[in-house]
Amino acid sequence: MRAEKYIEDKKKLVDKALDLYLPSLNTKPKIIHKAMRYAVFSGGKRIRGVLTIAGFEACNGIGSKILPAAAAIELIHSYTLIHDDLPCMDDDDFRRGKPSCHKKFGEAIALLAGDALLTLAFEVISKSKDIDIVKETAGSIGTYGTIGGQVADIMLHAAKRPVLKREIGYISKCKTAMLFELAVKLGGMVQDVDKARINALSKFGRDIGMAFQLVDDLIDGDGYVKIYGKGYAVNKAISLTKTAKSYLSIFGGKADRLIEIADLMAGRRV
Ligand code: GRG
Repeated sequence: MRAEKYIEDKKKLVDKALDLYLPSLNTKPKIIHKAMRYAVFSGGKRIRGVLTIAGFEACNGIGSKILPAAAAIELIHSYTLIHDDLPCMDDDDFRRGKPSCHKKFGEAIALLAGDALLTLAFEVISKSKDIDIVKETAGSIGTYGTIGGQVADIMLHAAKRPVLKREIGYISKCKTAMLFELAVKLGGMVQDVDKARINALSKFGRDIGMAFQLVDDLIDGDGYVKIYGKGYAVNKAISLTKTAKSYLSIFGGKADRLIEIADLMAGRRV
């Protein structure tokens, strides 16, 4: 099976799980559930959720028990996008080519939809009945992770000065790479594999997350590209992807899907 087909198939599973876990449009108060579903089902690639499944399968996982973790990762991702688009943050009118959540539903409902997606993510992830999974998730997306990165980014913009090299590394790691790291790692945690395998998945996830940010900066001509130039960003994305893949030798052929997804991400063909 080609990697693109694999991603397409797993994306469908993630979408189905999201549809199952999200309250229906008829559930009261309808407006918030409409906003949550609008934000989640607006055309995301689901690459993080697919990576959770691929990480699980690299650890010999089969079946649907990974779907709560994969769905929770995408619920968290959607929450960050809603909040990031708000006027008090990036102030973006569009997301995935459609009006952003606050443009469609107003700021208050968009803010609460983000909060509700984050809350739902923890309800869903708790289905694993593994407190370490819940703890790991909280740690990766709190002030030591995603929120920390967002704060640093906001402070930097407020300071109205060029970003320093050490700052861009911290922001990219926290804002982007830590969610990728969590996504892949949860695949191993749901399978309850040994520490060596969890570490390998973590390092792989973090490096492909950093590469993802570099590719994003190359597309936008922003971030790393502004500081280090295009050539550096291209080479760094390539070398991070290579290093990421090297961590997976412990899994043998079982990690082929993760390797193929990393290559597609580096070429931004997913
Ligand atoms: C804690 C509010 C808050 C924000 C955290 C993640 C984040 C910081 C902000 C989101 C915006 C941003 C520029 C993130 C960098 C990573 C990135 C390019 C996200 C978009 O990911 P894709 O391309 O999105 O996978 P889709 O639409 O496919 O789901």
